[in-house]
Amino acid sequence: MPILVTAFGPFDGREENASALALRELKRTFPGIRMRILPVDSVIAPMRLKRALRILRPSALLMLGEGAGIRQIRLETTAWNELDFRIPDLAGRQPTCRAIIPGAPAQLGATLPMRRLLDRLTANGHEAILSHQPGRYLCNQVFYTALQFLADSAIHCPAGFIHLPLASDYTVDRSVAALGQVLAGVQASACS
Ligand code: PCA
Repeated sequence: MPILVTAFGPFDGREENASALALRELKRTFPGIRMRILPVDSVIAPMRLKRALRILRPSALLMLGEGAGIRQIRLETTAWNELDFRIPDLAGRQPTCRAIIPGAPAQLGATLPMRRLLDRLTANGHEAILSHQPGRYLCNQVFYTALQFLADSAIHCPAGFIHLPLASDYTVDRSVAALGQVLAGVQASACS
């Protein structure tokens, strides 16, 4: 079964999203992965991701997004059941202080071994850290939605989220090299 890797399209006035740039390049090196580039739309993105999970039944799910201002690759350990958008999504929605899924747990943990992936990255010279604050925007929403959906369904698929710096702060080549290391680590823990 394939590994599904997702990224986001552009938002916040930028023409490209570092995560999509890296994912397109990654797919050239690892043609066996499945990829989806999600729009920064709080209704469409979770819907498309859930559909991809249902159809592809991947062995692992790696979600990517960009984090403006960050200088290191951030391996997100925790998704929060909270929508608190600092800017509107592409459809103009800006929910604040609202649960993603009312009544569901306040937080969910990544099911990929993020610490082990971090060790692998740092051992290979990448600048990376663990983070438990993925923001309260689309990345957190999609991360939480995927973890909850996988927990609720019979799909056994470890999942995790990684924030990449903007391409101006960490070149696409470096991000792709780092993601290659991550994929090798994910492959080792993917469900067969
Ligand atoms: N980053 C945003 C959403 C899309 C993206 O690439 C975030 O951190 O929530």
